[in-house]
Amino acid sequence: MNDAHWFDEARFGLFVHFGIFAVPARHEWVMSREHRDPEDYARYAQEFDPDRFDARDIARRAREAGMRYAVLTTKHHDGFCLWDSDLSAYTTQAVCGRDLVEEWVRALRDEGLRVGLYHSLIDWSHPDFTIDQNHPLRDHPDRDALDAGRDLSRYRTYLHGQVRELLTRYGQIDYLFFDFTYPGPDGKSAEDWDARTLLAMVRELQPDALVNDRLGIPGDLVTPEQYQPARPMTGADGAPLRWEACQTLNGSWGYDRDNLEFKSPELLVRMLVDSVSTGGNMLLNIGPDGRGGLRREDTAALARIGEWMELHE
Ligand code: FUL
Repeated sequence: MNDAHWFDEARFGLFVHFGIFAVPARHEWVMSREHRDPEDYARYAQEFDPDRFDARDIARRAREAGMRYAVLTTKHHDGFCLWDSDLSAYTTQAVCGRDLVEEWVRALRDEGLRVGLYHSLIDWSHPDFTIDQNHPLRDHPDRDALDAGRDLSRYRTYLHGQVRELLTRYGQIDYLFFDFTYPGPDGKSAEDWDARTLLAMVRELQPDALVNDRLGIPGDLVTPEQYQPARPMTGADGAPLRWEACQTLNGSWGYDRDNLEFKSPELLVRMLVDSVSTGGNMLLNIGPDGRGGLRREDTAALARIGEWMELHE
């Protein structure tokens, strides 16, 4: 059984949503929201040069804010990979010669933070990922024809293979955040990911890693997003659940340039206190811009929370 003690003690972590969606700067779902054809969307990869992405700087700011762990999007729903995957050419390695996951893991360890990786189960760029309710091609006039040759079992092999890479190349991974399963007539379920086999592989390769609940089968913790549980969370049987409130600064996870609806640092501190006093963790998100730089509001919020933490240690 994995040791969740560190997580229960940590209480506060940093979520980082980064990828080529930061180039158009209109939310990480831009590909789906704007019904973008994968080939057209992939042009953002050609423009992607994360020269300001500095994992060490992010890790240091997280530590100074009082965070004990951090989670990076290795691949979001658009399918672009932030590491040197052998299974895809749609990677930071191909585009800018960098393995951002490697940089991430090393930086976190150097700052004494626990290492978290987010990995999207959804992949709108993979040619075998079937067209469903959230897929950018869902309203395409040729949807049926475009969907016809897709074979989800081939995608599953790819998904499992990529997770294997992430769990075997970077040493100890403390937390794996899968995202997400959306059942329904036109959705995807745990069977589509072969969630049980995937989870068994995680347990075998990284027995100490915590796994969240979004595979569609129970994991080690639940991850409500964009709301604060009002009381300790419990399962259907009434047993207490380990939980983590995932929160944004402005309602968007990925860099959303024109969205200036930022929560105040005072509110964020309040939310952290609420989480902790209700028995949960808070995972607070920042979204670096298209060059990987941090926006002023993000760094200011982290710094202000850090000051509060220092005063209340
Ligand atoms: C959601 C995703 O669809 C969002 O883009 C984001 O990654 C959030 C943490 O999880 O379900």
